[in-house]
Amino acid sequence: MPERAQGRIVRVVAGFYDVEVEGRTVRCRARGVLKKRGVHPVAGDVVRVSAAGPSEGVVEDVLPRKNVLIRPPVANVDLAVLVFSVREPALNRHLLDRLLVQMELESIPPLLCWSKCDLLEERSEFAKEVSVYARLGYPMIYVSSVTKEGIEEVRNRLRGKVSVVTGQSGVGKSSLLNVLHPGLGLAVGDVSRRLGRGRHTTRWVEFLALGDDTYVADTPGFGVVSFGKELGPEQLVRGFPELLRAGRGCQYRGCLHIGEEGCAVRAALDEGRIDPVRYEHYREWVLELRRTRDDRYR
Ligand SMILES: Nc1nc2c(ncn2[C@@H]2O[C@H](COP(=O)(O)OP(=O)(O)OP(=O)(O)O)[C@@H](O)[C@H]2O)c(=O)[nH]1
Ligand SMILES: [Mg+2]
Ligand SMILES: [Zn+2]
Repeated sequence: MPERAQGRIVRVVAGFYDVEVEGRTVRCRARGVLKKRGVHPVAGDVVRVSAAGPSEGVVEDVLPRKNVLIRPPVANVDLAVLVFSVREPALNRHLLDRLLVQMELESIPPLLCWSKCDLLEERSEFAKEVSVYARLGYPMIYVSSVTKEGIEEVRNRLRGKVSVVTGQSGVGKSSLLNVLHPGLGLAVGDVSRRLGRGRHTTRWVEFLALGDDTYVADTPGFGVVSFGKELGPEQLVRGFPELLRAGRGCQYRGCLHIGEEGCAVRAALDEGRIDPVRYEHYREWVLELRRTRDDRYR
């Protein structure tokens, strides 16, 4: 590799950063000073690297990010594909809302993929369960890696973009990518699970090139998503577009919209204009964030 170059981190494994520089992958360590400055490079980061060997390098600096996610740890994505299986595992709305909040806060457009749709005999009940997300305007696609339903549509959505695929373990993220782009040969659930080598099949974040300037990151599944340390309770509402809208009419300045008499959000809830499950998540998390902040000042 050249003495100094710029590239994108495509994979982070065990303290190494694989950086794509001029079409080649260079294995890098990070300069110690980065850590001291609190900079933690993640996949998707555009970095400056210097040569340390024929195909080894050192990450010298991380260029400013367009956006960054904590879980999964990726930066600079144009689209987040949120994969939720219709069954096995069943839809977890808590996790879904958490992920949507993350994307809203980082201004990353989400695409909802209802995976394993071949397992649904009757779609109407599931459709009803997720209709609130359709009403909110989030694009959604039913997909199946078995029948290939929805695959073409996903392909069209990804084209020309840098995307990240995320969701719980076992929902079929790697399977989806394998049918999108035969030849990737990503490891898929089942086998390792049966051998008891841990629950997660995909072990690290990895950006894959699908051609046509299309990159997509496969990521390990997870069970919980925590909010960033800097997120204050009064900022959470930005993660819920419908609450943000309703809250604009609130007469109270600095209102947290958690049930105050006369609050515009509460009124919208009482009139059935806001989904009660989403509202309950919001309320729970505002309280959680307030507790975290109070603990920090104690
Ligand atoms: N019926 C059905 N099963 C699927 C489908 N997609 C994946 N599966 C199965 O679901 C299991 C998990 O699939 P993976 O692709 O490994 O799931 P993952 O989301 O990548 O999981 P992690 O890497 O652990 O996060 C495997 O047994 C797959 O065969 C689908 O569309 N339909
Ligand atoms: Mg996987
Ligand atoms: Zn209010």
